[in-house]
Amino acid sequence: MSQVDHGRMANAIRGLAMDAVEKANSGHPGLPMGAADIATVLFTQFLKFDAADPKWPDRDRFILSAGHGSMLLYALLYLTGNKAMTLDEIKRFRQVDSLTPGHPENFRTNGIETTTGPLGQGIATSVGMALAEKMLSAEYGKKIVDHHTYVLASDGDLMEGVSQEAIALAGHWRLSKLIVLYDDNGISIDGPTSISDSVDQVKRFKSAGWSAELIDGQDQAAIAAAITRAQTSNKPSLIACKTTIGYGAPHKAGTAKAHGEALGAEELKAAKEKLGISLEAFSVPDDVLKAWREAGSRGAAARAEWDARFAELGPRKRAEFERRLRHERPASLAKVFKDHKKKLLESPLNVATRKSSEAVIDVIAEDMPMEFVAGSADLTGSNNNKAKTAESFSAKTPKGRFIHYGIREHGMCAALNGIFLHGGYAPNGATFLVFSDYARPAMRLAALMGTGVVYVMTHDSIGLGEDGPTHQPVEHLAALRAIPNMRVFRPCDAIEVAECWEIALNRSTGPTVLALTRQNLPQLRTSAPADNPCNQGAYELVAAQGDAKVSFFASGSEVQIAVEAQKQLAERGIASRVVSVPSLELLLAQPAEKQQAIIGNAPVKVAIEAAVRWGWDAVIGKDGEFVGMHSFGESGKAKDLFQHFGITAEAAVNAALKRLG
Ligand SMILES: Cc1ncc(C[n+]2csc(CCOP(=O)(O)OP(=O)(O)O)c2C)c(N)n1
Repeated sequence: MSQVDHGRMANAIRGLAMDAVEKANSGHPGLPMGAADIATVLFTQFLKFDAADPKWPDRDRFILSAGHGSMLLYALLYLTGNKAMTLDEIKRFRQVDSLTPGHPENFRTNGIETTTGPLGQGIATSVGMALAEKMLSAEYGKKIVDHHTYVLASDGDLMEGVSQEAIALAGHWRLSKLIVLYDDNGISIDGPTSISDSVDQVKRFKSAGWSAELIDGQDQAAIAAAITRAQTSNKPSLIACKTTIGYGAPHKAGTAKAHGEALGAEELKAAKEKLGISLEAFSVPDDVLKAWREAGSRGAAARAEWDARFAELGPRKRAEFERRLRHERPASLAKVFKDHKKKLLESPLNVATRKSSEAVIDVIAEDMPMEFVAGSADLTGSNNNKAKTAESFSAKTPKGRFIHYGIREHGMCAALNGIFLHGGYAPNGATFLVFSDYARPAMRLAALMGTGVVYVMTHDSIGLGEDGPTHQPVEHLAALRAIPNMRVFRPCDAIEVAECWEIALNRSTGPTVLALTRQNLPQLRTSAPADNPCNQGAYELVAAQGDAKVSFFASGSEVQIAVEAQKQLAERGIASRVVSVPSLELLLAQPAEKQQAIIGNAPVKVAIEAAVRWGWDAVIGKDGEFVGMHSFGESGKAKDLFQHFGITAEAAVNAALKRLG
């Protein structure tokens, strides 16, 4: 390794960060300048990576949880020799279509492990990554899977509530290969953190089962010694690194002024002079760049050794490992679903969709016993997503494939992202649909990143009954449907449940919500075509006898109401049809012609859904009839509540008759 002074290497990060923020006239120079020493020690001495192959499966993961400090990460990618991250990209910091957007985006820039920016998400996602590492290592052995997950987190990350859920889980699971470097600079946007915070983070982490210590984060030897200690701990580790935000800026260092704006020409010049950095923008001395590039290829030998060890695995095991990392499902899965649906047609399952989902989960888990990872935020018995064969995961049973997240919906959903991003698993997590609110920031990031996770969200309407309006979702379907790339399915019976699970499990480009009932539902479907009808979001479940005067559209538990309404209209000699809409947004994403064919042209359109109307106008028109919720729910028996809120076949019939005149 070249003998280049640590300080000059760290200054290369500082210089690039200052220049890029200055050029963009936007961004955060303070964090990269303060944390440059931590990053330099980590990347030159500890991080196992090979810049030539950013996706090497057994690389250490590095997550910049404080995504606003993105220039730190971009500088590191450039300096270590990531091919795509050219100096031009650094110069295009924060510009449209650059590889250097305001906050790191893993779907845009190769070498970035997860998208960060919403504070707290990075550290919480990392817990899922470290969890996946522990599980995969237990399966394939340390020769194949043995890496650390390093996180750089800021004050804001640790103030966010989700961090508490995440650190509690990591401590409980003894994720000893998770090492969090805390950029403890005591400054946030409004000024010193002391204006709003007096938590002792070291004590906080220790009480959650972590090793934790406080060091001088500007002292390279102290940083190296602390990381070395952390690597040998049998617990996850927090290293609180006392740093100075905007280190080197003569007037702005140590103040909030270094946080979120360009330093300005004068301060930038003064900072560079103080640090001994060339005044020429974006210049890195040759010897410094060379030393960084050496750091970037430091791991090449380890990767080659890993390749050799991997080649020693049997061909089947190798193929399976690679398939799982590609997020592909076993070839056998299609038949599993086919057989399951055939069985359902032979002996129908007239149960709640949460129960018919359980039946699907049982057969999936049999086919994918190791890669199908389920879990619940303390509602296992209600969510019904624990397979009969699944053992519980714990620190001592890392081959368990059911995860008890405790009452931590947000931590759970962030961990699901991490498990998926790490690779090797098809994760799902469960809670009541109403509590998707508690997990929404992580669910939104899942949609943005395109992680193929599944949310088993039961108790999906007033149909849950006596728990009342606090537990009865009314706006949640609409709110989740509004998230781009979020797939929301609300299946109406056991067959649709199987079909929706099949689509969800095979989706590796985005998350899926399965909204399931607490109450029993009849099995309505009498066929299960190979061409899964749920794929188009909606389909005609019951055709009209003659020219349809009315189309009923419904999802989930209300499809049975639509079927009953159709019968009642038929008794009056009025032809109508029923369209089941397991996924409203998937229907609306179909090409216009297909959409039109499904929606049809019956003069009267009635939608029935025990939720708010938002979104349905696109199907039934502004003047369409909607039978659903217009307020919060109420405590009572499910049957009584549907009567009370007028979500009945009679109400649907009356709505149609009113329009038919
Ligand atoms: C969830 C969330 N809330 C608010 C913000 C806006 N924001 C960006 S950075 C920041 C605070 C920065 O303080 P700190 O985490 O200490 O970072 P530092 O100033 O040390 O860089 C805030 C509030 C955000 N990114 N995410």
